[in-house]
Amino acid sequence: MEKSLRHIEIPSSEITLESAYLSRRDFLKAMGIVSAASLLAACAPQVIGTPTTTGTNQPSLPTATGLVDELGEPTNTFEQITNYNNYYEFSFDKEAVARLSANFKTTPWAVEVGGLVHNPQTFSIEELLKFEQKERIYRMRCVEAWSMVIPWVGFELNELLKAVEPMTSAKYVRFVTVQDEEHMPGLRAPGYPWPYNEGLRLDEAMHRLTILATGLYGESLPNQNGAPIRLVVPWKYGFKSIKSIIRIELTDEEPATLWSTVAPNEYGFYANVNPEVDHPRWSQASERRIGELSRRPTLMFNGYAEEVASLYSGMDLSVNY
Ligand SMILES: Nc1nc2c(c(=O)[nH]1)N[C@H]1C(S)=C(S)[C@@H](COP(=O)(O)O)O[C@H]1N2
Ligand SMILES: [Mo]
Repeated sequence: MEKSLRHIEIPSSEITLESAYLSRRDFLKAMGIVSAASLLAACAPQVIGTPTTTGTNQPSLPTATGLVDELGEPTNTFEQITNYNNYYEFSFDKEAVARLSANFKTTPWAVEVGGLVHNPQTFSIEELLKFEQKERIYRMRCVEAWSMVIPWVGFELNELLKAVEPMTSAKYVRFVTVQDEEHMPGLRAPGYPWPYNEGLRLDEAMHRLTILATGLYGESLPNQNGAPIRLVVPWKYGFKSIKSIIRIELTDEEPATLWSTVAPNEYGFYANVNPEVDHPRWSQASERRIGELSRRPTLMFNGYAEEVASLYSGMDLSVNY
């Protein structure tokens, strides 16, 4: 069977580098949006008093928000995070997703949580928003070798999983995206086994770093970032971060995922950020932080090795890529 690789994640970061830069006008606009938003954040993370430039790798812009992750990395701007998106149900063009998803309907919304659980439940989005905890700043690394640092609003997935009481036979969690033919023009693209679906091992899903995001920069999640609720797994490549989730299912077998179905030799089930294991068509040893001039080395597990490496002890990560 022949499969077209035409639309499989293309390293287009090179082509769009210029547009990833903010003009001074856009930058000031982003500052405006962001300072209002950070006031709204219930539990704002560490804030640096004065805007700074960090090192020589940065363009001569001050950090837009003063927010940093736990490695001291400044967050990307709201403008960057919401205008460079992978969401194939809308478009393969990262810069077209924002516009094409503008009319996507996210109310009413519910997430069905079932499978191997004692207490299956369907949660309305209003019920899910009650789980919201504090803002979390995570680095996100995409397989096409670009990255961003994003201040998510959300809650730990384990909170939701505990509520449905997993059976001891449950070993994996499967996630499914809505399939809205009316509002998602990308669904007409041939060759993809829609709906988009993803999976985690249960211990990965229960890890405290794994969150369901319901917002960013203190605001509700923009459509292009996966409204109203999406997964964030900060030590894995971006494609694990399934958007606009409608179903979560606990299973005893490793679930098939969209990417490992379309191109099993390129995208494995685990998809841990690993600079030592290249994608067959390009290196994963370095990355471009959106907004920066030069590439930077990629960190094992995206910099979260201390927290998550033990999940994979004894596993060969070049086999389980
Ligand atoms: N439903 C769905 N979820 C998805 C995708 C997609 O095409 N459809 N793309 C994935 C990929 S490849 C990446 S890199 C991230 C991008 O998330 P962001 O747009 O919030 O940066 O979303 C992931 N989640
Ligand atoms: Mo991606």
